[in-house]
Amino acid sequence: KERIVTLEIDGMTCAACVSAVKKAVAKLEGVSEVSVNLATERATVKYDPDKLRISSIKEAIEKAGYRASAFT
Ligand code: 9UX
Repeated sequence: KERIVTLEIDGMTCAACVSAVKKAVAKLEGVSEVSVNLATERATVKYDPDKLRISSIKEAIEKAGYRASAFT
């Protein structure tokens, strides 16, 4: 099972921020693909909804030091 969610991220200002967000999300169980765009301030995540909730993706990004909200 796979779903794609886009999250709006606040607080990314440089390329290292992008890496930090990517890394934080990629390590979550159930995530198969992450792309982060600095210009649009968005992350697109492909994940298995049986293994992971969107709120957990949000939490991981916020734990890394950024604000995140999912488009629904
Ligand atoms: Mo760049 Mo981002 O120096 O938290 S890593 S601003």
